Amino acid sequence: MILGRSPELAERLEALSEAATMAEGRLDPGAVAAATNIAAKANERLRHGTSHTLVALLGATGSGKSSMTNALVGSDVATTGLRRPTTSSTLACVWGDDDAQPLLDWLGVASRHQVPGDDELSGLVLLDVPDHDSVQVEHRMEMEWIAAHADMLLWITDPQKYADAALHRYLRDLSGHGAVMVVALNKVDTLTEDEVKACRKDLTRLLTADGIDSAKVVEVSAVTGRGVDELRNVLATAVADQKAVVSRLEADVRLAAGELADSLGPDSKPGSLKAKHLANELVEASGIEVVSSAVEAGHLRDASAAMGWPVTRWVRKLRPHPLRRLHLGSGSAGRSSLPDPSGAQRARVAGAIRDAADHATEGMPAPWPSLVRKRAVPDSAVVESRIDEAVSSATRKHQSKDPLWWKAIGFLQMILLIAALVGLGWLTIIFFAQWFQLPDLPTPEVRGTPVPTALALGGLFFGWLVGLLARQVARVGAKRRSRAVKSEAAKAVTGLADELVMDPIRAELKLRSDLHELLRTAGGK
Ligand SMILES: Nc1nc2c(ncn2[C@@H]2O[C@H](COP(=O)(O)OP(=O)(O)O)[C@@H](O)[C@H]2O)c(=O)[nH]1
Ligand SMILES: [Mg+2]
Repeated sequence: MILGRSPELAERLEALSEAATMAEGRLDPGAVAAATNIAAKANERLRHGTSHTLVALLGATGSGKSSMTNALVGSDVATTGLRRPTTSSTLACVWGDDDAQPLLDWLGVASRHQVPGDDELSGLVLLDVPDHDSVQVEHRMEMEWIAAHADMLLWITDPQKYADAALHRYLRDLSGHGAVMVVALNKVDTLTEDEVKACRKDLTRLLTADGIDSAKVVEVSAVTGRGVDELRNVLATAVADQKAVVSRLEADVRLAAGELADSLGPDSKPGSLKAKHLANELVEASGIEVVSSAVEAGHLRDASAAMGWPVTRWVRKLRPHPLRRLHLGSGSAGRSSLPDPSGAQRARVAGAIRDAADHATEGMPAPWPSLVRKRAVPDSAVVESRIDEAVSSATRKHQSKDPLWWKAIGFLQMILLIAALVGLGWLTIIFFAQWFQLPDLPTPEVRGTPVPTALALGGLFFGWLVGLLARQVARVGAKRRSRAVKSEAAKAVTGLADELVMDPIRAELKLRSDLHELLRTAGGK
């Protein structure tokens, strides 16, 4: 409801919350917690609307907070005292008929006094707060709580205490809240006019030194009533404007955003993203060379086994299959038996990843270089195993059954062998027939060459020739296949470099620039 009247604050609060969520685990935990708390507090305060203005009377023991409360109320509702701090818990004085109970419940103030009549201050909730210099720690904590939650801060000081270090420590911490601050120099009845002037001048100087320029300073006396009307007017205006709630929260949000921004560091340009370099390094370290040679050798071996001369084929089969030795082509899941990356390769992978992060954050202020390395850079063991997987699957993808023509050639080789064996057998029979002086066997001839001789020699010769030619053709196929595996694997590894390293780095850099943007919005810049 109220945010409808301050869309800017609503937007800034949302930006602050979002920034705090994103900064969690990245930026200074104190600043993150402060931003989260401020956003939560602001939303809660806004839920109670702006019809009441919470004005806290803050100051040292005996400065006259309770006396000023009584002077403004017009009767003795607060206990005052000369020697002892008498205000141990906050007293709320409420002007007007609007129900302030929920707001005071939220604030945790139990002592309440309703001030009758007085339309001028209707909506004012004056809080007489324990002393900021109380010896009791719970008094100081109560004072700090109220100071953090009130809409306006009315400091009451006097000629003796206006320069106290404790006061100015608080003032410096709240220097961003000058717009909702009033400083009352009380007990001016104890000074001459010249002294009042000098005192006010000195107080103003100290406030400026604290970083507070915009705070209003009034000279008052709770005893004689001097300046009380002026103070009343200041309060009446604030209550009528109903702007203090939003002003206070704006100052809070600006401060919290500033703190987060300090921890975020200046908005410098990111370094360079050397994606290509990283991809190349990973490809080189991935063992693709070993695999693609194995693919080539394996292809040749399979071709020979299918199409070579049948008599010598089995010899080749005795040797281990180059590809299966790497457990790549077996289709088995899990880690392959690619040669484990050597120490040097491993260092190269880790180094390349580290370099990618370092280049991306070059020239960036802390904590970004280490944040990017910590949050965006994967474990190099993970990268290694993913590379291994990618190479294996690229290899498997380019594995096929023996082509039909290999089978056809293999069949032809069998026929040629049978022909050679038939020829040789036939010649053996002829040889023995002659040896035993048997009558000549009829030997058919083709163009003057005896058929058994043609079968034996032709079978052997063509068997050898077909094997040789088939091997040449297979060599081309082997090269093509190994190239295909190599480029497929390289593509996959390049994709991994992006997926595992570059994308997370980009995401972290984007988060950083989003944080800058959000904090600019939250800070109202
Ligand atoms: N002379 C003089 N004494 C004051 C004035 N205001 C408060 N006192 C006295 O200062 C003492 C402390 O006042 P009190 O209101 O209890 O201070 P608190 O501790 O800030 O609440 C009391 O004895 C008051 O009478 C003032 O304007 N002039
Ligand atoms: Mg008091």
